[in-house]
Amino acid sequence: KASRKTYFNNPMWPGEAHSLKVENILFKDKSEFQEVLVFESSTYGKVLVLDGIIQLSEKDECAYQEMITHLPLCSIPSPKNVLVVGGGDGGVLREISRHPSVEHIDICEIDKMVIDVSKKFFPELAVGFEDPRVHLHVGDATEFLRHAPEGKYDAIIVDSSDPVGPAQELVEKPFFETIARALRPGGVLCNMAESMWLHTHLIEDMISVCHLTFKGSVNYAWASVPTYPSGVIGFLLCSTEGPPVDFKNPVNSIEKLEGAVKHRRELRFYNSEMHSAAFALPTFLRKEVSAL
Ligand code: AAT
Repeated sequence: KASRKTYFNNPMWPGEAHSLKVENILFKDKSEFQEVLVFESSTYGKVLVLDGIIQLSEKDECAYQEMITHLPLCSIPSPKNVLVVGGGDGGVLREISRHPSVEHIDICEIDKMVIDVSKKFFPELAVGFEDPRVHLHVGDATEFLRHAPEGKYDAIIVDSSDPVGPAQELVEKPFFETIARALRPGGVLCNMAESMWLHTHLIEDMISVCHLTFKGSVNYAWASVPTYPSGVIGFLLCSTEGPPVDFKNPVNSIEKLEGAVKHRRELRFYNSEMHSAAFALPTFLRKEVSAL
């Protein structure tokens, strides 16, 4: 009974739980920040879990990493400087590396254990670290952004965990203000923005904070990721004041880039049609978002 109580007790989704059959526990340890677990599942390949929450599975990571990366990078012409917040598994770096215009990639991940574990168990993701444009900073992203040069980045991708534990501050106004400052005029943010089924209020709060902070535009997009709670995940796409960004119609289409550069792995989820479709919102969410 006690274990069932814990099972349904996660504050991010009380009263529900999602199960995957575990074949084998491959790694389990406590870092300075969180409990890190890797297991082999029966049907989704290897799975990375932090503090009891699934961060990725080999089968569906393509949907999350491709969308969180190409939604922002395909929305602006020739992105050059990019910052990744979190993302210590390297999957977002792997996706950024498809963009030949990118010259410099900073990544700020708080937990070195996530990086080491990914290099050992998820080489298909950790390969992202091998790109020579990548500069790794191990530390708290709130601190990193406080010291980031003004206007440095064309795009910032916040691939962070849920706002319990080390990612708590990453949904608060001061954090968004440092992001807006670190972006060039007309630069873009793509922020992991939870599930529209489970976190409507959190999403509304994030959207209103972003409306105050980003003077360009604020948009919500979403994608299906079966191993995330409720099976969907959202993305908040914002731009700073400057050259306007039409997020729904990508100017820097991936199909053109794919024709020009050969990547070691084919895209599995993202394409320009998925990009535009991701901004179509169900009526209940459209009402909430447009009321803000
Ligand atoms: N690409 C896999 C998806 C993730 S990983 C999120 C990463 O953010 C973790 O490696 C975590 O250590 C890191 N992180 C958390 N807080 C901070 C911080 N303050 N500074 C830098 N990095 C941080 C996200 C999955 C989303 C799951 C949705 N339910």
